[in-house]
Amino acid sequence: MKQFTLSLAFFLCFSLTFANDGYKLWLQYYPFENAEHEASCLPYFLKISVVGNSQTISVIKEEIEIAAEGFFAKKHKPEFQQNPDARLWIGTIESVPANLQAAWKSELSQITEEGYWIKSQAGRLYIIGKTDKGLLYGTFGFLKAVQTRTPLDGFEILENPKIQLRLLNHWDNLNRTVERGYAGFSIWNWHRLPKHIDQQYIDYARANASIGINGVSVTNVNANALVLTPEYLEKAKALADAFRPYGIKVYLTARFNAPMILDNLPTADPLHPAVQQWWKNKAKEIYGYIPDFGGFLVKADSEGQPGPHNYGRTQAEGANMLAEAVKPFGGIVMWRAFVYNEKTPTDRIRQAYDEFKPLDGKFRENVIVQVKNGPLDFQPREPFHPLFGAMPKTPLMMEFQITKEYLGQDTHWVNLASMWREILDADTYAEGKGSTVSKVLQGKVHPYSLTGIAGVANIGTDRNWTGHPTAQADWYAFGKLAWNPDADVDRIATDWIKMTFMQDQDFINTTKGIMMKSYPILVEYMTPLGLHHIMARSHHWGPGPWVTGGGREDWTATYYHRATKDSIGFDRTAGGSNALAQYAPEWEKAWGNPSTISLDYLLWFHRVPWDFELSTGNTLWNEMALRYQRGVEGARWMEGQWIQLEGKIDPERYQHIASFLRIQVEEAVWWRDSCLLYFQQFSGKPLPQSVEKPLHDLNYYLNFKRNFVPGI
Ligand code: BDP
Repeated sequence: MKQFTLSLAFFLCFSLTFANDGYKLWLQYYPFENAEHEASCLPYFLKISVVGNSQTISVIKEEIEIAAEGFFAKKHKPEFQQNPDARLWIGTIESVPANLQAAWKSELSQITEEGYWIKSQAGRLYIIGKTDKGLLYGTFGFLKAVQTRTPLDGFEILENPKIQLRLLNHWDNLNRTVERGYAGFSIWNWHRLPKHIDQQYIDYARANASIGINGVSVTNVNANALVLTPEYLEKAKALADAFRPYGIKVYLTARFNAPMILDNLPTADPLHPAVQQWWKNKAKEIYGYIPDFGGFLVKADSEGQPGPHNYGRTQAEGANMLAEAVKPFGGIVMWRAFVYNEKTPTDRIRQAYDEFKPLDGKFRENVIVQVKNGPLDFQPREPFHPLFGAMPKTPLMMEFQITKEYLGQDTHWVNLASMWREILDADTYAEGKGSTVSKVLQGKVHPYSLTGIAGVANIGTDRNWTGHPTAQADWYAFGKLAWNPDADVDRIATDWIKMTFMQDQDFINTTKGIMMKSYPILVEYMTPLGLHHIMARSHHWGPGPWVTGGGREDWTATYYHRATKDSIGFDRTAGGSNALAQYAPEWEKAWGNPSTISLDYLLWFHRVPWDFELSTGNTLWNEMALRYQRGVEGARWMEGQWIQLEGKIDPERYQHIASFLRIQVEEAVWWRDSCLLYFQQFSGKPLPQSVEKPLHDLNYYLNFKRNFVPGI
C-alpha cells in the first residue's frame, strides 16, 4: 500500500511537473529555479498596493495572483492593501505621492496614454501609468521581468507604444470556420454567445494584453453582413464587454453592400443619401450596444467583395462614407488596399499603388488605409509594398499575416518575426535615406494622425491555440513589434523561449538558433530567388508551380513565374510591367539590373535566361537547384537541432514539435523535388551533382491530391 501511495505521488508529481499542453502560452509563470533569486523577488509579491478601482485594476490584481501562484508554487499569496510603503506600488501619475511627483517630474511627463514607467527606488518598485490600461501593460512588463529572471532591485524601464492601433484581424466566419486558419475552428462560439463567456475568451484577452494588443476585428474580411444585425451585435457586445477590462476594443468587418442585403436598399452607392443614412443609423445602433466600438475593417472591390467600384466611385468615396457614419462616436475605418481585379490589364502587383496613390489626401481623418507587407499576397518573401512612403497625406497601417497561409501553414516552423523585421527595416527613401517602413508606420516620415499595425490571427480552438507550438512565438512577436516596430527580434525570441519553456541556456541557444535561421531556410525550399505564388491552387498548401488556367490568370502560378525554354521570371522593369517604377529611384537602381539585384528578388523583378551567370558564379538553373537543396538541408538541420533537446522540456510539447519537424522535412523535400522537376522541363538541364535525385517523377507530383486541406 505504501509503495502504491509513493508511486501515485511520484506519478502525480511527474505529470504535474512535466505535462504541458501549451494552453498557457507565454504566461506559464514557472516556479523559480534559484532559491536566492526567488527570495529577492518574493517581497514584491507579498504586500502590494494598487491604487484605484476599475475593472482593469481588478484584472491587474488577478494577474498578479495567477503569476504569484506559479512563481511561488502556491506557497505565497499576495495581499493587496492601500499602503504607500508597499514593496510593489501600482498607480496612475496623479496618485504618486507628492514628494515623488516633484522628484520624478521629468520621467512622469514622458509617459503617454498607454505607456508606463517602472522604477525601483529605495527597495520598492513603482509601476506608474497615465491610465489604468498603462498600469495593466506595466504590470505585464513587471511580470515579464520576473518571468525572464531579470533582477528587480534597480530595475527601471519606460515604455510607450510607438503605434496606436495594434490589432489582431480574425478571418473567422460566423459558422466557425476560419479562412486560412490552421489551428482548428474559430474560438468565437457565436451560438453560445452572448450568454456564455468562455474562459478561453478571457485567457485570449490576457494573452493579448500581455503583449500590448489593443484591438481585435473578430470577423472575416470576406464579410458576412449578418454580423451587423441585432442578433449578432448582441453577441459582439458580449465579447466587447469581456475584453474591455483588458484594454481591447472590438472592431467588425463591414460588407459594403450590407444596406442591400439587410434592408433591401436598391443600391449601396456611397454617394446615395439613403445609403449614407443607412450606415449612419447602423453606426448609431452599433454604438448603442458597444459604446467604445472601434470601427470597421473593410475589404472592398477585391476577390469578389462588393465595393465602390460597383457604382463607379473611388476607394476614398467608399471609405469616407463609412468614416462619416462612425465619426460622431469616435470610430475609425480601416480600409484595405488589397484591391485588384483580373479585368485590369496590368500586373496584379501594380494595381493597389496605381489605384490608391492618386487618392492621397482624399480620405477623411478617421480613415487609415491598411496595406499588406508586400504588393502581392503574404508570399514567403516579397519586397515591401510600394505604397509605404508614397502616401504622405494618408495614414497607412501595416497588415501582416500571422497565420502562415503561404509558409507551410500549421506544420512548418518559421519565425515570422525575421520576415517582419526585414520589411520594417526596408528603406522607402520617401524623405531621404532612413525613411524605413517602420518609421512610415510610426508617422515619423509623414506626420500621420493615426498609426497602426494589424496581424491576421493564427488562433483557433486547438488546445495550444496556434496548432504548431512554435506559432505561439509569431503571435507573441507580432504584439511586441506592433508595440515597437523597432524592437530587436533576437531579444523577442529569447524572452518568448524563457517564458514559454525554460531558462536553461543550452535550450535557449539551440531553440533560438533554429528560430533565427528558420525563415531563410523556408524561403530556400519554397520560393528561392524571388519566385512567388507557386503554391497549390486554392488551399495554397504545398507546391503547385504547374497551376495554370481556370477562371483567373492572376491566381495561377504560371502567370507569375512565366517559365519558358529560354527564361523564367516576371519582368517588372521598364521593359515589362514597370512595377519597379513604383519604388524610389534608389530602388529602381538597386533592383533594376539583373546582374546586381539582390538574388532574393531576382525573379520577382526580372526575366532571366536559364544559363545566365549570377554573382555566385553559378548559372540561374544551378543556383535555383542548389538553393532548393540547401533549404532541404536546412530543414533537416532544424530537426537535428531539436532532437538534441529531448528530455529538456515536457515530452508533450517536445514530441509535438518533433513530429511537425518530421513533416516539415518531408514537405521541404516535396517542394524541392516537384519544383525542380517541373522547372527542369523548361531549363532542359541536369541537376548539379550535389542535389539529391528526386524521390518520384513529375507525374507523381502533378497528380498528388489531398482532400479537405484546412483553411479555405
Ligand atoms: C489571401 C487569401 C484570401 C484572403 C485574401 C485577403 O488567400 O483567403 O481573403 O488574401 O487578404 O491571402 O483578403
